[in-house]
Amino acid sequence: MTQQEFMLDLPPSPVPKHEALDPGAAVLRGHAGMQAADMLAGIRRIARLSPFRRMTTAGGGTMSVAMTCCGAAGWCSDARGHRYEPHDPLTGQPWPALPPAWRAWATDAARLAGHDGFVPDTCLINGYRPGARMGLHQDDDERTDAPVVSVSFGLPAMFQWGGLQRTDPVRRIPLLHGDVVVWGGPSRLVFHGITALRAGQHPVTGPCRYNLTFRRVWQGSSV
Ligand SMILES: O=C(O)CCC(=O)C(=O)O
Repeated sequence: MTQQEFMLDLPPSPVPKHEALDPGAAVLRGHAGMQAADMLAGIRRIARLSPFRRMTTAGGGTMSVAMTCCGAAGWCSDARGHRYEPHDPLTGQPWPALPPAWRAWATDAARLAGHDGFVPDTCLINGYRPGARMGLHQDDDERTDAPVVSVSFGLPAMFQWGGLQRTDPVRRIPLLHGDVVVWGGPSRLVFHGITALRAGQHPVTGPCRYNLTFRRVWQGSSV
């Protein structure tokens, strides 16, 4: 409570809707709440065509997060390393289409965070079960410097937000159902991650968390 609120006996200020993280990076609290039903139904449709899978890494490990994708390219990792592929290696088919309404929504979310003109060509979809985590990393496989728009649904997660060096101090930011994080400009290559998901039951997603990240992978892709 601020001194003024104390003096006037006002209720505490509500949680700010727009939390700046760093230049070019912000959390938009609850901004995707109204999109939850549509996006979760879309995830189910996409997963019927390109199922969730836990990818392997060049080091021989298996990622704890399950992934699928839609759009012009999907992120893939295997013994050869990681990269974007225009076809799903599991099905041999192109990735399912990125729904046009999602693209328009992501353009608007990026604009609210200060990034005009973002037109994603891809959406990576992460599925977390309790214990799944994503270690600190930079998103540097995209061939553009467009921002990333990241949406959380389901169980709460702890987002780690560091700096441009792996060894920079890391802030921990709780992310709830409907929260959106956008990072671009000078923050585009900030190291970030998710700590191990704690077990729980969410009224909409049960024991799971879903994360969608909208990205522009290829400069010239037709969307
Ligand atoms: O699950 C999240 O909120 C973050 C996902 C992430 O870091 C990524 O896809 O690069």
